[in-house]
Amino acid sequence: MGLLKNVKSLFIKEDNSQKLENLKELLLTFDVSYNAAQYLIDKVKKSKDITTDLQREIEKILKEAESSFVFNTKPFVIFMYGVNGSGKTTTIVKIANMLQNQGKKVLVAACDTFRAAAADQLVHSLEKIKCNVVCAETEKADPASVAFIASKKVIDEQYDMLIVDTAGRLHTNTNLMAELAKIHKVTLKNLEGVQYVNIAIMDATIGQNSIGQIKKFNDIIPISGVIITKLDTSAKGGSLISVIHEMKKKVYFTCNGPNVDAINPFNAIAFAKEFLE
Ligand SMILES: Nc1nc2c(ncn2[C@@H]2O[C@H](COP(=O)(O)OP(=O)(O)O)[C@@H](O)[C@H]2O)c(=O)[nH]1
Ligand SMILES: [Mg+2]
Repeated sequence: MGLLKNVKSLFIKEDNSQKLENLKELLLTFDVSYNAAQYLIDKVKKSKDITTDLQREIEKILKEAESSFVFNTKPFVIFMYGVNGSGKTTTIVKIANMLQNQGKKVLVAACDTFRAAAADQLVHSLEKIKCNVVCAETEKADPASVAFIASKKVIDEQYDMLIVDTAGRLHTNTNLMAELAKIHKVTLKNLEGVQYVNIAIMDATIGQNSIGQIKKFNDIIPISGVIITKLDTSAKGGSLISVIHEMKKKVYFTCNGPNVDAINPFNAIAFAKEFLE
């Protein structure tokens, strides 16, 4: 990502207010939102060592978001939301694999029944890691019925984890939002008292647009936290800083590639370092 490389060259021969203007511009080009950029500028404007203090302030924001799953109930449910192409399905397979490696019995509910290819992709990837999945019996079946069957199976067969994949066609589509709310409700009907997290997948390559998207999902289902994908691309990653600053969301994992092991627990210091250097 490398923001500091740019900071040093921007600061040559500039007076202080111009330096700060340049820095703000730079933060914006690194996908940091206007509000978050202004907050950071205010924090460092009197600083004698802007780069060190900027790093510290960014670390402080990110540190608040570090989080990991705490499995207090069996089963534990993970709902995945996000627009099409953000990496929901890929990330579900990564998480299923990771949990299975920790000895957990994992079931996935393929609730993206809108596109036949979506379930096929999920089934195929889960086969490779020997993870069970519940799919719709007919094309365009009600996704909530898939969730219902899966949630019953989880109890009957004593699974540790249920991961629910959902559709993400246009987040502005009110039908989709109603569908997501229904999936959520129906899944939990069979699972009273069970703990769950609502995760929004953030695609780093779409920059600041992801903030608006997460807000839309958050209006329907209170999002517990995010996972950011595609950090292996040329994406700048500043959108994560903005989501944490503006929405106070947790971050569970970062993903840096399509392969099943390209996932890491979110580490604030490591992310800040990568972002800056
Ligand atoms: N480079 C890269 N590609 C990713 C990553 N995560 C997902 N993808 C790719 O993004 C595309 C969409 O992913 P998919 O999981 O199908 O998204 P969904 O529509 O949200 O379920 C696929 O081509 C994935 O291989 C990542 O961390 N890095
Ligand atoms: Mg998908």
